[in-house]
Order: sequence, then structure tokens, then C-alpha cells
Amino acid sequence: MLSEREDRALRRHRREILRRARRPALPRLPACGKSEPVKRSFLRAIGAAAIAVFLAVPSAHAQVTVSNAWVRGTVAPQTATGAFMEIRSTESVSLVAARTPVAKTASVHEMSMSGGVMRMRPIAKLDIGANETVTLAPGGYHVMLEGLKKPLSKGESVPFSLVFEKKGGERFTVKTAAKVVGLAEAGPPPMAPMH
Ligand SMILES: [Cu+2]
Repeated sequence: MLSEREDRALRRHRREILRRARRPALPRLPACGKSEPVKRSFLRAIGAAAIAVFLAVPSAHAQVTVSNAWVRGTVAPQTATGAFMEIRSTESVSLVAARTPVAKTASVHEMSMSGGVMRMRPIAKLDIGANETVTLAPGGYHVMLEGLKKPLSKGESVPFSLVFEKKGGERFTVKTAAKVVGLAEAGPPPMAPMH
């Protein structure tokens, strides 16, 4: 049961969304519903309740948010591919390992230009500063999946466990799911021959 206050906040939030959706000057809301104005109004609406809940549950570790995770689809006999995502953290952490049931290994890679040639290499850790967003994207950082157990087709969801390390060495795992994007939308793999 919602308390009267929560109920009022929720109704206010709905009204706010409708009002914004009707207002012609504002750009239309993206399908994901994560546009900043809505997020802010939502936070305002549930403000007090949210803060109370947040304070009541002691946070064991930094708050890491993974968004827009996707994996480049594959066709047999390809056994390697890349996963990409945006990682945001409330405090300074490092991504130190990745795991997924669909591949034998998952490792954090960096891609860079060297002497006019794109090269990639595994890195021990990927640092994410406090309140920073680090983007893993084609041509840059990625999670390299090797030894795929089967081809990954468009629309599938691939579960990931991402292991982060805090400055003091304490580790914690964040689970996420990445959507498989078809080869046509993802574009050609920049490093296919090197895999
Ligand atoms: Cu790679």
C-alpha cells in the first residue's frame, strides 16, 4: 500500500509527465524515458521518501550504474566479439574483471592507434572517476568475449557480471544485461582479423 503522501507524489509525477509531453516547445521524450527533465521531476516528486529509504539502507559499496550495454552479434564460426556500455560510478572505482556465461573468457580491452594501425590489448583495470561516466565503444575500450559457446543473434540478452575494485582494494560485482545488436546496425568489427 502506498502512503497518502507517496500516492500524491506519484500522481503529481504522472501529471508532470503528461504536462511535459503536451508542451510543444519541449523535445519529445525518448523511448527510454530517461530524459533529464523527467528524471529531475521524478526525483523532486519522490525526494523525501527516496532520501529516507537511501539513508535507511547502508550502502555497502560505490553506486555503479551500467547503461546502454550492447554486444556485437556474431555468425558462426566467429568465436569472439565485443561488448560496449556506459559505466558511471558515484566514487572512484576500477573495472577489473568481467564474466558472462556465453563465453569462455571476458576481458577488458583497450584499442588505440599505434603507427597508423589500430591495435588492442587487455588492460588490468579501467578507472572510473567519482561521478564520471566512462564509455566503452567501438574503437576504444570494450569487453572482449572469446570462446563464444554459440553465435549471438540480434535481440538476445547477454548477462554480465562486472567486477569493480574500490581504492582500498575492496571488490564488488555489478550484474547487467547487454542486448545483442545485429551486424548491420553495429557496423563491421574494426579489428576482426586480430581476433
Ligand atoms: Cu578486443
